[in-house]
Amino acid sequence: MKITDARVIVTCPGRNFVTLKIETDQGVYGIGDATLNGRELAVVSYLRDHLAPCLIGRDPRRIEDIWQYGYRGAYWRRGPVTMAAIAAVDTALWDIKAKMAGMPLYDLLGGKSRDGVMVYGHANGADLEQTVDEVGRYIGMGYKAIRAQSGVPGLKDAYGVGRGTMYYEPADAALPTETVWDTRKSLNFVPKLFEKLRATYGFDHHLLHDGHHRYTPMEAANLGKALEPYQLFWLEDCTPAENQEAFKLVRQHTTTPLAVGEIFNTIWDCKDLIQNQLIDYIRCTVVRAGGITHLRRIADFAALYQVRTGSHGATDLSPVTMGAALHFDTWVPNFGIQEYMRHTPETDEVFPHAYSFADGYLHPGDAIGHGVDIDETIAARYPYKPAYLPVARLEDGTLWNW
Ligand code: KDG
Ligand code: MG
Repeated sequence: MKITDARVIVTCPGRNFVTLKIETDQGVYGIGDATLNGRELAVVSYLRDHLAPCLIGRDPRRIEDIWQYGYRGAYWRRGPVTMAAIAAVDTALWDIKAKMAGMPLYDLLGGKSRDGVMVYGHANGADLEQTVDEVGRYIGMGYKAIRAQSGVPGLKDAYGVGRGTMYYEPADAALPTETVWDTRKSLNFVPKLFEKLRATYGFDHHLLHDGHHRYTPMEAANLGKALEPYQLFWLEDCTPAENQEAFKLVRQHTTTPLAVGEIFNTIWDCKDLIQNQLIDYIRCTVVRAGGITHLRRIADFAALYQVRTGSHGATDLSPVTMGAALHFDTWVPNFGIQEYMRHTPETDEVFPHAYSFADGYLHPGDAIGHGVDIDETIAARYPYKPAYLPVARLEDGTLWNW
């Protein structure tokens, strides 16, 4: 069996997606997601100009060998661009293998460990009252777990608050929008939001919050401690994780569970955090962390330390990543939760998929492969449009972490 073609498809049904389609001499094809928000064309070139030509003629059944070829063979290892390209190839090859086996991908991985994948949705509002109402709306839709982000008094733009509610999309302009951030205002406000949420809805639902890398380690410790009475499922990215030691300080001060890893690309990025039990959930997902082959390695390593998975699932992860992640989540023994930010109807039309939501859970469906396809005719109606994530500055103009 041989790979005959590896094509990159770029489409923008409301937001940009980069998709790899690998075709074989046996008529079976596989689909992989290679989207890197705001840097899409770098991955397109990596795939089109460098990796795809090396795939032609290879045996698509040799997934591990092709993974190692992409990783070690480039000499230049790791990094978001390289790992997104490797992930796209890997996801497409697992799709092909599962189709050849006539199985849904979760069966090929080892079979179902659970009947449904618990997801968390995004409730966000311009202020406390609106956010509280939004959380109620998500509870009404059947969600068991909800991330709450709110506008902060005195700040024009806070992370996680969009113009729409169902389809919040942060990559909002052809050049990065500038937003202003002030940690003190946020620290004064966030505990009040969760106090109100627990007072209104009780403790039966899981609540989550994303700090989006904006606090220093001591501020993060302070926030984690202040949130303890409200029993969060997790506090995410409370401080930047390049220096993994920083989490020791946070960990010493709070029992609020911590989640990190949506911007990690390899097991090496997570190694110290997991090994030292400094986090509770690892946020790596298929497209960011080298596909199913590498994500599986990260999850197995995490299991040794009772760290559970909590894969990133914002709108910039295409339905292809969502589908593959759901098969992974259905199998992985140390599953924790899956993020689920819904895509627009236009996106869902470009990517027909077998997964579905019911009663707080996503189900991967029983289609063979990972169950997500791309309709190239519809995709061609939506050409690439430059779109960037915002940047954040402190009130004095200092560039900060968005
Ligand atoms: O592309 C960036 C988004 O994926 C990110 O800002 C979303 O932090 C995020 C989350 O937790 O979903
Ligand atoms: Mg996040």
